[in-house]
Amino acid sequence: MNLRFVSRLLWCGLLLMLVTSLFGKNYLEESDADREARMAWWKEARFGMFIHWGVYAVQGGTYKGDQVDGIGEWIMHRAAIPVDEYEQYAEMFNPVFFDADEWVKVAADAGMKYIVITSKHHDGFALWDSKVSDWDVMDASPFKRDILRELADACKKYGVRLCFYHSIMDWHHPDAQAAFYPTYNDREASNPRFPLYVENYMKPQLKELLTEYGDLGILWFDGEWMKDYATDMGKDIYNYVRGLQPDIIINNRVDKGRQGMQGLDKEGDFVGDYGTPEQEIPDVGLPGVDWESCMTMNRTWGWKSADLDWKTDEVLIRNLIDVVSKGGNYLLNVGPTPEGVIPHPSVERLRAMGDWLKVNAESIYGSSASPFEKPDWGRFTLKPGALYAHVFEWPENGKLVLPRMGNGTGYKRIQILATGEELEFGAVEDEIMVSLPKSAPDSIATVLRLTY
Ligand code: JFZ
Repeated sequence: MNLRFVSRLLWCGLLLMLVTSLFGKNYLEESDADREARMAWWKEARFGMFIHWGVYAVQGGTYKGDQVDGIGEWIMHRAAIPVDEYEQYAEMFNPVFFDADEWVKVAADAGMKYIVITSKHHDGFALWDSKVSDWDVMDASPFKRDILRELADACKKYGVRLCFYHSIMDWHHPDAQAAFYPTYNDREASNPRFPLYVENYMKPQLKELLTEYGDLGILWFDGEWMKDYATDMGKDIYNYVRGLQPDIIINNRVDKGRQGMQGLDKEGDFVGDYGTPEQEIPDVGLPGVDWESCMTMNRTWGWKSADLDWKTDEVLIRNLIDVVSKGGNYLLNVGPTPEGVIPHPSVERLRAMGDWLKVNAESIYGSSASPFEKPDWGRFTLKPGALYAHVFEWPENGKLVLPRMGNGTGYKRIQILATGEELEFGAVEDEIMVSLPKSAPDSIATVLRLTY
């Protein structure tokens, strides 16, 4: 063997090692410290906006004049609309009032720190100009504006993190459809071409999302329950996404570990950075488990004109507090109209939440669960140096009994967070008693800061 050949061989080997170390990195092996650093912004943020928007907004829950039961974004399945007919609705998707700046401002004013928008829902329609598809806003609708690009710019302006929801299940792509019309969501049905869809369509689309819109906060996968999607694909996708954006956070629906609506992973070897309870809040916090409850403000995710069943400001604000008191995040949904407008009832409620948060921010952002059980009158959140008592039910006798923090009463001072007003308190047996003003300063939730 001549020397030149040997040296060439060595160089090739070196190059190969370099390539595999660059591209073959296993993101499942991460130190606790690295993981904590990656999750830090998300734990600080606590409150985000979910946005379900796509062609289904055009139907708005109605098909051929009839109200269709169920969540709006499932109408293709619920009303059994054939693919070619569904495609015609995209020709009516022309949200001329869409203003990314206004949307992100609504989120920022509400105190939301990130938005998660449906880059693609189960109907497969892409809200950006995908190079591997004509089933997108640019090629299939008259709107022809890259919705994700405009949102990315607005997010930068307002300091809100941009995140994408992405459906693995795809009712439109022929290689992904397991069950065909009239049912798109048969959990037992199978398509032998599904791996081709993952390699030739899903991954290229993810690559576009991960390389063309700057740093993303989260990739929020969904539709992982379909039969052809396997746990090894989930692990591969997880690594693929982190390989393109190492610091991104990925929800647990990237793999097959999620248990129903409760959303946390079952025992086993599953990837995903956090659990995704849907339309519910866990009863108690779960130490060491990260989770985010996603919820609607009415009953649907995607716009339904007839759904007027709005939650009250009180329910929404208390839900946010309840979630944070158990160590989770709250991802609250809006379903914009086909004209591109966030429904007014949603905007009003978000404004009320923002008003509450402006005064009480300290008790929410970066706060987490306390060691105390949830009291009947409200909730606790905790930060190093302060316990926050969120009083929902104001005591009629003006006395609130609270747990001690360590020796003595454990607290240096107790104040009403919104005003700074100092409250008198003293030890009573194992607990402490605080004297409150006669009536609640905030009937939804008055926060007391207990400095310790
Ligand atoms: C999923 C989507 O199907 C829905 O459209 C919405 O995007 C929501 C946030 O996520 O909802 C689900 C997911 C799983 C089940 C039910 C609804 N499930 O397993 O019963």
